Order: sequence, then C-alpha cells, then structure tokens
Amino acid sequence: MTTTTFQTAVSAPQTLGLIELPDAVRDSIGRELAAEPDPTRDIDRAMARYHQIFAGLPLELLQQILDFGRHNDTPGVGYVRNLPVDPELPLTPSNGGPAADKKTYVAEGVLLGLSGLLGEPVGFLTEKNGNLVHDVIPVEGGAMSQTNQGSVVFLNFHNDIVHDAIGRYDVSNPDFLVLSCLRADHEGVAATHYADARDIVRALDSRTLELLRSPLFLLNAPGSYVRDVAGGQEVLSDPVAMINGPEQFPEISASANGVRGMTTAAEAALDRLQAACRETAHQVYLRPGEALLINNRKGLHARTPFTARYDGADRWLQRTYVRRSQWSIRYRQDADNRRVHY
Ligand SMILES: O=C(O)CCC(=O)C(=O)O
Ligand SMILES: [Fe+2]
Repeated sequence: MTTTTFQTAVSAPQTLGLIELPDAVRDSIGRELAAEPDPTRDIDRAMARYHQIFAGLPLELLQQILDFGRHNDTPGVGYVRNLPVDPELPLTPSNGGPAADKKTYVAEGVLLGLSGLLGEPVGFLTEKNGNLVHDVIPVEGGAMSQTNQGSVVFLNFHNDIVHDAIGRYDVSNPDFLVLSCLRADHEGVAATHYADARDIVRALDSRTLELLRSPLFLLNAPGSYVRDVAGGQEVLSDPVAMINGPEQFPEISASANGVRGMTTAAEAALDRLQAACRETAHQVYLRPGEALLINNRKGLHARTPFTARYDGADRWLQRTYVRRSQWSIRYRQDADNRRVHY
C-alpha cells in the first residue's frame, strides 16, 4: 500500500493584503458616489458608472485589487480601509434589511464598485431574495443560527455555498464575497476571520490531509435554504472532498450549516480542519469605511460571537456575491433577470 503525502510548494504564510485609500481619494470618490442614484434601478448602468469612479484610485491600489481578482497566487483576503461612507445612516433594520429609508447610496457604491473590480455581482433567489446587495445584520430569531443572522454563536469556518440540484454546492457558488461595514457591533468585538487553504494545508498532518482530499463528506445546504425551502430538514450534497486541486493552489469548501463525515476518521479530520483554521486565520474587526475582499475558493471565513441589542444600532454589513463569469452557471439563470439564479 502506498501512502500519499501532500506537501505544499507554498512555504511562507499567506498575507492579508492591505489596501488603504489616501484621504483625498476617499473624499473625491465619496463625493461622486453620493451623487449617484439607487444602483438597483439600473444595475448595469450603475456598474459601468462605478468603474469610471473607481478608475480614480491610485494606479498601485487599483492594480492590487485587480490582481487580487485575477491571479491564482495572490492572497485570499484583502482588507480595504479608509473608504467613503454615507453622510448619514438610517437605523440598522431589525428585520435584517434591506433598509427602506436610505437617502444616499455611498455604501452600495463602495460595495458594488469594489465588486466590479473582481467580477460581476450575482444573486440567488434563495439567498436574500435574489438581491445583489445583501444586508448582513443580526436578527433576533436567528441569533443562534449558523447563518449571517447569527450573533451569540461562533459562525464556524465556512465558505459561502449555494444549494444546487446537481448535488454539488461548491460549483455555482460565488468566486468572491465583498463584505463592507456600515456599522460595527456595540462592543466592537465581532471579528471576521479568514483562513487560507495554503496555510491550512501546511498546518495539517499528511493523514488528515489525505482524508480531507477524499470524497468522504456531505455538506448541508446553506441555513437560508434549509430554513426557507426545506422546512428545516437537512439537504445534503453528494459525497465530496473538503480540499481539491493542485498542491500549490488548493480549493477548499465547507458548509457553515454542518458537514457530515462519512466515517469516524473523516469526522476527526473535520475537527482538525476547524482547529487548523483557528490557528492560521487572519482576524479583522471591520469598522465603517472598511471592507474585506474574500476569495471564496482559496480559503474559509468565520465570525466571532457578539451581542446584538436589536435597537437600531446593531452591526450592519453589506455583502455581494461575485462571479468572474456567469457563463458556467447559465443552467440556473432566472428567465427574468440576467444576474439572478435559482
Ligand atoms: O459577519 C461576518 O463578519 C461574516 C458573515 C459571513 O460569513 C457572511 O456574510 O458570509
Ligand atoms: Fe459567509
């Protein structure tokens, strides 16, 4: 019998790519975004306009963001700081959004402008009603859940997957997420974590890695799908490996809402995977005017617990799901909307 060892060619830990706007650029982009209407009225025009506005970034920063989106060997997470914010912000909607009374669309412009540098924002009917701008807000009924409504519980290391009738949830899912902060949590303790698969692989022993690279795992569908479509019942994927692809460029996928190992050894490997994520993760406490660019294939993300008060001043992020191409997911495109999928 031969034992396979997976030795990675990557030797240095992956960095958190930091991208900080100069004040003058923040202010000029902010002025331009404040003059733009609600982008959802004509999203393709809005995306084109945001391209023009974000072309005003200094060349080095613009290239850094473009490289983040287009190259295999770049970091899996980018931290963008000193972005413009809305001159005034309504209360954080207690129903999880969207807010009905937002007067300007600077936050939306920041979110979509950054997204447009990585690919195209897309929607899924079972996630936030197919909206392109997702609000990530604690919701009382979902406080304990492994979804973006949660707060009291640690949101396990996962990537964002979508239920798919093909039996794989890691194919038509987004390539990138952009998470942009409108309001921090009251205590400022909610941290977003990102663990890069290249670092995770280095932290694991070869036997665990061999298990994680074997099709011994069933992913549960996203919490929103299980809650809204499946009446609370698990909807498991076909057997899949957690880690796939060449050693230099591993792709990783894990459901926040539960992964089942098909053997006891596979279950133990899942525990080691979560531990390796905790050991290697970058942590970011997002503040207003800050955004995370998350590669949804190169690594897993998580969120630490925090206390929600449901008082209109709770944590409020906006999120996009970004694909570099919609062609390979055209089998599930909605007939009425060219950016929305079943
Ligand atoms: O709240 C966060 O920081 C991350 C939440 C999350 O996993 C998501 O929105 O996909
Ligand atoms: Fe997530």
